[in-house]
Amino acid sequence: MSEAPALVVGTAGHIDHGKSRLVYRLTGTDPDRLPEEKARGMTIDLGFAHAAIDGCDVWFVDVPGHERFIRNMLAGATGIDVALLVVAADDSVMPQTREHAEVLSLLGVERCAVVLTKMDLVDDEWADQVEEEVRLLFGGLGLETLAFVRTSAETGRGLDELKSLLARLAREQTQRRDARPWFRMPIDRAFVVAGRGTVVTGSVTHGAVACEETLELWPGGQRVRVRDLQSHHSAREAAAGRMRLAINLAGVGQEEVHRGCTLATPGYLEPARYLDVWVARLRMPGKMRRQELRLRLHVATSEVLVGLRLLEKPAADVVQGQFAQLRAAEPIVASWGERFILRDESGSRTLGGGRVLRPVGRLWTARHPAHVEGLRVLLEGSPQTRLEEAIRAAHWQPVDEKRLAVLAGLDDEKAAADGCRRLMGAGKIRVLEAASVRLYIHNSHLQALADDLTRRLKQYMVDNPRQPGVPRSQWPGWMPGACPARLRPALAEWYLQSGRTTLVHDHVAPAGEKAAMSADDQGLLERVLAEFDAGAFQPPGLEALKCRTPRNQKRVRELVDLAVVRGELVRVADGLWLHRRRWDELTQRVAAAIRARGQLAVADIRTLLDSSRKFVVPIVERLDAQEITRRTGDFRTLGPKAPA
Ligand SMILES: Nc1nc2c(ncn2[C@@H]2O[C@H](COP(=O)(O)OP(=O)(O)OP(=O)(O)O)[C@@H](O)[C@H]2O)c(=O)[nH]1
Ligand SMILES: [Mg+2]
Repeated sequence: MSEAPALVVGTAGHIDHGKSRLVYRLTGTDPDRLPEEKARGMTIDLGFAHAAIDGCDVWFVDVPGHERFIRNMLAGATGIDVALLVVAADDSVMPQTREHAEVLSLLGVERCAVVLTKMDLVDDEWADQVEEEVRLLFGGLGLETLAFVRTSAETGRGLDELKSLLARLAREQTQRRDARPWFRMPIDRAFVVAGRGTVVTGSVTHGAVACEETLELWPGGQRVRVRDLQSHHSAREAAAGRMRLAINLAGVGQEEVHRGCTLATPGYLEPARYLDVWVARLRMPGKMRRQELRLRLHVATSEVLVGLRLLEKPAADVVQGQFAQLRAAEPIVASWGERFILRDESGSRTLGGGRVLRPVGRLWTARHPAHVEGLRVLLEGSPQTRLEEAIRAAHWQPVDEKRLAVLAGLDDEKAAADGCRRLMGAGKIRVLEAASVRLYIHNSHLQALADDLTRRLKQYMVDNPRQPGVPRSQWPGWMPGACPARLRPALAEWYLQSGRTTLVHDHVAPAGEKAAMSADDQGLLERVLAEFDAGAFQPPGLEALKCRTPRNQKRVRELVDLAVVRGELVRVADGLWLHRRRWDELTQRVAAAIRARGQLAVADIRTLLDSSRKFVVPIVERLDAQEITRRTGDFRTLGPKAPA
């Protein structure tokens, strides 16, 4: 589908300076749609209009100039490509001219044209003065103007010039287009149309959408279906890129959707209460008594009360560039890099604004303070280092590629997956996988974990000198509780493969360290083994060991268990062990006798071993269990695992 060049243009400026009249003259549509607006001759809420100008689709978002309706102005201004700052030539720069211009600069609206209206009331010399005042204002805010256009809604002066400027900007816009392919549209209006149900409108931030598609409605996140789409009153099957769009939604009641909600392709956005941000500029709303400032946050079309905590106590009345955390009264969705505006708690003054660095943060506390290097990377780093930082910050929390894209400011899940592959190649991160869970984990966390495990393992060896290590079956239980349970076996395996451990008789032990058994233990073990060897097929029980004394009985028990793990003793049954050499001899003898005679009764085996029933019955059961023999009635024949 080849689309015409498109542009979303927003008005800005002081009350009564002629914004709505200008939109009307450019489009033929009166953006003041409410009866109250028509009666009072002023704009209260956002108004919308469209014009096809020189083959380009140009949408207008008309905002109110009255200071009481700034919140409506903000909901409109976040979604625009180009701003027309309207200044009445007979009135020049006024308070909301300043406030709106500051908002545009904080929102990062780089392309801004200044339209002088009511030129029929003043002469050009006067207008020169007005332009000078605007230049001064822009200079102070770091804003640049694309053009000054002198107009009159009465005489029509300047309107053609303005139109050709907008058409040119629309053509340029195609190159500046937001490349993110997933759909996002902050909602600025929601209403019910008889027979069609809930309809929402907004300026599309980026991406494509089609009829019948499923979207997520945030901050709740419920799934809704796109029943149909409309753009400037004509139905369409699909829509892509920047435009004004009306979406008829199935699966949602009007009471569930309002200005401030956001529609998005499923899987990308995630609501959060804590956001780490860069405050570009903030005027203190008074003396800072508590550490947290109570403010009103405007992000996209949403507005929410927040507590703002600055990383450092401000030295002056104006903060210029500082890291901070926003603690929102209710969950909000945002993307990395997204601009926001801060106003005072009662919503009467614009105080500043900034950019989102961590759309899903975690509460700064004494135990988990702000991670300043990470914030610096998110502010100044490359997309690749931002991705690495997002993975580092997620720690053991699995975050998939879609969410990583939003956290790191990458286009989409594919870009995030490519980035992850490069980070893996560079040895910065690792992936752990198990059925339906995947975790990208930063190597710094793995190194810290490995150091901790090694330290604990060494301590374990000290505390348990007669054990060969931690039984392998218990090893995953040593993994951190914060790691998802399903991934712990994979993590445990990673550590085993990392060269820091050796497996000793299926026990995990620190690598390069021989089980450091004391000479005393070693001597006792040798005596224990000698007694079992001498006992042949009538071995001693623990109590019968001659080397056992009341003082060493616990050690003897541990050494017997260790000998079993190391294969020096074979545990036949509870309380019955045979020396390994004797067990091998036994299996050889029994197998040879069965081969010679075809089958043996238990009594035959007793004679063969010169032992007693007390030992032979458990021995034969063990032979059966190991499939060295096979029981048929009262006889034993050769089992599949019999020695050759
Ligand atoms: N003489 C003259 N009057 C104009 C011109 N443009 C607008 N006006 C008048 O100025 C008044 C305010 O115009 P609006 O377009 O409603 O002003 P606005 O900026 O939209 O005002 P708010 O929406 O309330 O902020 C109206 O009476 C218009 O007719 C113009 O170019 N020349
Ligand atoms: Mg108006």
